[in-house]
Amino acid sequence: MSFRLYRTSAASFVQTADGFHKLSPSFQIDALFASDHPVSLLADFVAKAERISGLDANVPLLAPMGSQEIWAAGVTYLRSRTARMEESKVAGGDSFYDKVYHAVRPELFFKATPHRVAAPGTPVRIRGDSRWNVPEPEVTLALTSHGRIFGYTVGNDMSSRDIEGENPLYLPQAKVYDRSAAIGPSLLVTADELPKETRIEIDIRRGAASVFSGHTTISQIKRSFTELAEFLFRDNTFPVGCFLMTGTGIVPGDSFTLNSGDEIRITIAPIGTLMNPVG
Ligand code: DO4
Ligand code: MG
Repeated sequence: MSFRLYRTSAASFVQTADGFHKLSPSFQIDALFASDHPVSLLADFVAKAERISGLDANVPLLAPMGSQEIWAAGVTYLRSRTARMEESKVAGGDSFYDKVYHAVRPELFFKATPHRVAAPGTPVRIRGDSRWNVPEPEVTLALTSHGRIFGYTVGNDMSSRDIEGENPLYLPQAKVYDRSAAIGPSLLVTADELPKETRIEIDIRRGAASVFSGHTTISQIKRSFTELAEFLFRDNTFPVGCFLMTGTGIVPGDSFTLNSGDEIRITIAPIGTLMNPVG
């Protein structure tokens, strides 16, 4: 059983194999994260929902979240380890990335509160004091307050490579600022795991041209999603659950930086395409 959950300011909607459903106003996305049975909770709302022909393309989507924090894992793919070792070599930070890639304990960091998150179609930002920036396309887990994975969305962990590369202790500034994260377009609520061959794809457009594209698959990740979730919930409580970005396996070459006006499209087919311009 799989549901694509969408939010707008008017209502929440669910897409299933048999079409679109408008949920009753009593549906609260936070209730899914607090539930022990989020998939059946949503199925009950869908059973009572009004059938509709589709989503109104003129009504903007909101990020598919309630009051959750977004956390992130890092250096979970070889490509991220290698790119970060290169960017931090001059500062002497390279060995930290190599060590964390192999260590038992993963890198986990705080990423965003809801007010820092860009909705689908709205701009993500580049920091004013940074000159080297990339999007990071990441499978993002939805975790209940008990740490159980019940859904997936597409995440963009915007990153300032020059700030992080100057000193790994600057990571929070490289990662956390207004509109430094985007998630969406839907939250895939499902009892099934995402298949290992699921592709994560990115295309960055500048005007009519594609200036970077890349792809990877979940099979390339070093750690399991449950391992990442288990570490995040150690001595850390999340009363309304949380999101966890699982790390990037795609990093453009060192000569690439985002420009204002670029359009970032990240696709994970079972969830959809998250598009954000760069503001
Ligand atoms: O080590 C810094 C952050 C890593 C990260 O965000 C990633 O690998 O996706
Ligand atoms: Mg990342």
